[in-house]
Amino acid sequence: MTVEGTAQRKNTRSGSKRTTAKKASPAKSKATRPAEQDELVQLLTPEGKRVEHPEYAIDLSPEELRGLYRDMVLTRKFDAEATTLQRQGELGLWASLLGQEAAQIGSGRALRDDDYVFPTYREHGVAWCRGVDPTNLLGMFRGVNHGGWDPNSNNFHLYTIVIGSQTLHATGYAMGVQKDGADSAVLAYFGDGASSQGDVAESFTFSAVYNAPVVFFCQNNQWAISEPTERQTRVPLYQRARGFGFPGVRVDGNDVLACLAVTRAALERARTGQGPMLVEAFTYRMGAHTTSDDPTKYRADEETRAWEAKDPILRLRRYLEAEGFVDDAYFAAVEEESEALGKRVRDVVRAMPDPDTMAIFENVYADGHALVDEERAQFAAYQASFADADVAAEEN
Ligand SMILES: Cc1ncc(C[n+]2csc(CCOP(=O)(O)OP(=O)(O)O)c2C)c(N)n1
Ligand SMILES: [Mg+2]
Repeated sequence: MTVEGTAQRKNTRSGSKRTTAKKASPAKSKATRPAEQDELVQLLTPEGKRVEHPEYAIDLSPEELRGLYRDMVLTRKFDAEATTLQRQGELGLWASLLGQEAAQIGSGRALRDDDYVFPTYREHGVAWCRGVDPTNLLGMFRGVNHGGWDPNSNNFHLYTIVIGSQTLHATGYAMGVQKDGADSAVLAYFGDGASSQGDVAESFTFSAVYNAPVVFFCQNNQWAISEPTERQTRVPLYQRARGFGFPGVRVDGNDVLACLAVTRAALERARTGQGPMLVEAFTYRMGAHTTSDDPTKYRADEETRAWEAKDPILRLRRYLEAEGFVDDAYFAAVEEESEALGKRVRDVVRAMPDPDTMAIFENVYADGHALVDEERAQFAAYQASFADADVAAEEN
């Protein structure tokens, strides 16, 4: 796994330097960050108070609001369960979405069935919204398959670990949608760190020039493994879009209503031929980069604690309670569903069969390739050598 290897190398290399930097100047690090509250679209404050925004409105029924809460709670439960399974040795690695539930559920619920999504490796909440069975997300992290679902059955592409590359796939796909004359849109997820990749710049250029129906959804969770956002940009990320010729907006990424409203508007813009848009969801990665990472090596506890107060689930809960849209029976039902999901995830993962070791050679090329055939034969011979050795050992 590229993520795991890189995280480990990076931490080993920079561990001591980071510890010194953290002790010396957390305040300095904060001061050099791009202004946080700059033009942030917010519809629900951290205290759970509903506020209006001149450009982005939303009017949801109590039923829909309860649905968003349920989505976020179940997604968090699934994610916590996966982290625990990794700690128990059932998964090789896990990339937690803790803290990013509102960004993912808000944007995911803005999609239409015929829209197409290109995720990174952390979009478990979006996968949930697309109807991908959560247990299917775990096969790759257990190392028993190379993806886990058919992208075309839910219009949700496979997880992509090569940082930023999926934005190009999304742009190409969106150009295809345009050529087909369809009126669907494409939603491409990427992170603050990915914003520094050439692939992302290229996809911005192409989508702008071709007016492709793609929305770029950047979850700025403040960190790219151990690199803070100020190492990626000197201006707020959403402002980058302007230089490429399309609009960018920064939304409170911990506010599910704002994320839904803004993504809905951006997708509608794309569908109606108005071209790409960049949405920067300003949020926070509450956990480690992956289970191979130890964030205490490079970031201050005060920072994480400050973001706890902006918890996306808590703020919606406060709003629902204040409005009287929920009661004990509702919370009990969500809790029951959550426990059942946790149990199902544990049971399914533990029962996942080991893969056929030759399966790695499948699907490399659509029509086969001489080099792959050669490698397959070599590997088969290598494996057979163990069987021969076993026979020889028995004979002795
Ligand atoms: C092309 C490439 N370079 C480097 C890596 C190693 N890597 C894995 S995750 C990561 C950080 C990505 O940060 P960000 O885009 O902010 O996403 P986040 O993990 O915070 O969701 C890096 C550098 C990679 N997987 N692919
Ligand atoms: Mg990040």
